Amino acid sequence: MSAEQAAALIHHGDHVGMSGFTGSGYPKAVPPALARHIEAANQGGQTFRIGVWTGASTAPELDGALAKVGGIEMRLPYQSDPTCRARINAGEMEYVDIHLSHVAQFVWFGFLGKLNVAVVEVAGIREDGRLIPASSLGNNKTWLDLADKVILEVNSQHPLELEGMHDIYYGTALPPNRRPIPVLHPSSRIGERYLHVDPDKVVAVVETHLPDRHTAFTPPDEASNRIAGHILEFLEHEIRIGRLPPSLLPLQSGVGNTTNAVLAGLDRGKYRNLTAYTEVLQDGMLEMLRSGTLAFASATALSLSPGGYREFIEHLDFYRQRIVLRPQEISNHPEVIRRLGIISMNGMIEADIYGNVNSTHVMGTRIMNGIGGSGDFARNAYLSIFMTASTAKDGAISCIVPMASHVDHTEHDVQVIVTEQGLADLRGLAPRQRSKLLIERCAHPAYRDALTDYVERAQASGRAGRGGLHTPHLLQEALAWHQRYEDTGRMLPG
Ligand code: 0RQ
Repeated sequence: MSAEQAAALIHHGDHVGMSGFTGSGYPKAVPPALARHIEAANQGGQTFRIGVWTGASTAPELDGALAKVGGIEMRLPYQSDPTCRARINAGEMEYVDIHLSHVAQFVWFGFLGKLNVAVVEVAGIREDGRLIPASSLGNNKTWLDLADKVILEVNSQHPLELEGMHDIYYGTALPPNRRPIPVLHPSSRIGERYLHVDPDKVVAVVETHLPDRHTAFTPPDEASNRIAGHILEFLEHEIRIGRLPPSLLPLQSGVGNTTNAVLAGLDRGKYRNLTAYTEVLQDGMLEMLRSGTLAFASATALSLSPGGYREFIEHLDFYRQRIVLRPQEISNHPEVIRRLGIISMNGMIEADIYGNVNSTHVMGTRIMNGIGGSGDFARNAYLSIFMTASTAKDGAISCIVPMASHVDHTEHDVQVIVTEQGLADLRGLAPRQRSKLLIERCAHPAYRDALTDYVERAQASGRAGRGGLHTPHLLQEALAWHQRYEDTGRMLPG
């Protein structure tokens, strides 16, 4: 049926599970049609708002279109859309920011209420009714299993040669009947190639021929290249002293230009036969597969630039043998991440002098994107690395602050912090030792004295009889830098 007809099957108050993960495999026709229905309802004086659950971020046709018409009551688990972000920060839309590995199980546990409708993009439907997944898997298995009604978008833009690249695990029982997830290597295949759906639940099939959102990467800037250089030097050091094998351990790299710069650096080096067990596969990993630096990559989604996508399509047979896409509950599963011993590299907004990391909230209040998979990896990785430029907004903001204005990754989950200034290896260090190293190695010189002054006064206040010398703070002042930025547009006076 048409997208308009299919969208008419979604009603006010529904929880809708949509496919989609970082611009890949999201439904492209039904959400814009739904936005038109919502707009018409609004104009007629009716309220029409739904809950939108996805794999992760999507695209303007989904998040953007629905947020624009005020059609989203509640969004989870991750977004990066400017319209969505503005609505959330204006208090016009609820947003529940969840670890990506938690989403499927929360829905199975019933924690999020009933899933009314699934809208899932696929590459094809087989004669036996099983579905050929598209360029991401995300939470599609769970949406198809648990929704009352299923709308399928069959997108002929996805090559049918994607068939066989996916590995969908159907063994996730509920507690107390869970069993080990048998991924022993990034290339382990433990599931099926196709998604199942009960045909009786399929209320609509909509055909489309529309591309994924392929966002071009800007070339890495000076800061990213320097961060990449510090990480590469650190990995070399860890190999030299025997804490990492010469072919490293499976890599996870977050989204963004800095992580692509790290991958490009690894690719230029002497590494061979590395592996990746990651969430999103970006251009950098394609290039590493092509050159032989990387032997195999496991992910839940492709997230390619226009050029990266062309390369992928032109050499699909090559990549199909070297990439597997899994549901996000498996790509991000703590058990598997711990077992494989992942090297995890993610971006952050700020870190405090003790190594608590804020990945999500500007000035502690305004959401940027969400925690995504960074927490799934950081807590369970063999090595957990966070990176950022040392300043933001032309130097008006220090990304190393006295106290993080929001904490996503506690000091207990953060082992290494890197800025273009240097790398702080915090493993085995107590809070006061961490603060010294972080200020020396990572803070921008323009902020070092002020940070040192803060720590020294916090320690003096502790020594003056107040105690609190384990993690010294001046509570009245701890967030003063953020407040000053809000008031004056700069973190430091003057
Ligand atoms: O703002 O866009 O207005 O210019 O934040 O900053 O430097 O471009 O950094 O693209 O690497 O993103 C944490 C957001 C970093 C990302 C975050 C402002 C800065 C700019 C972006 P503008 P950069 P990146 C698995 C991994 C969470 C999810 C995750 C992220 C904008 O890495 O979303 O890790 N991570 N997923 O100006 C105020 C500061 C700031 C600041 C930067 N201290 N204060 N603004 N900015 N630092 C993959 C998935 O889960 C999908």
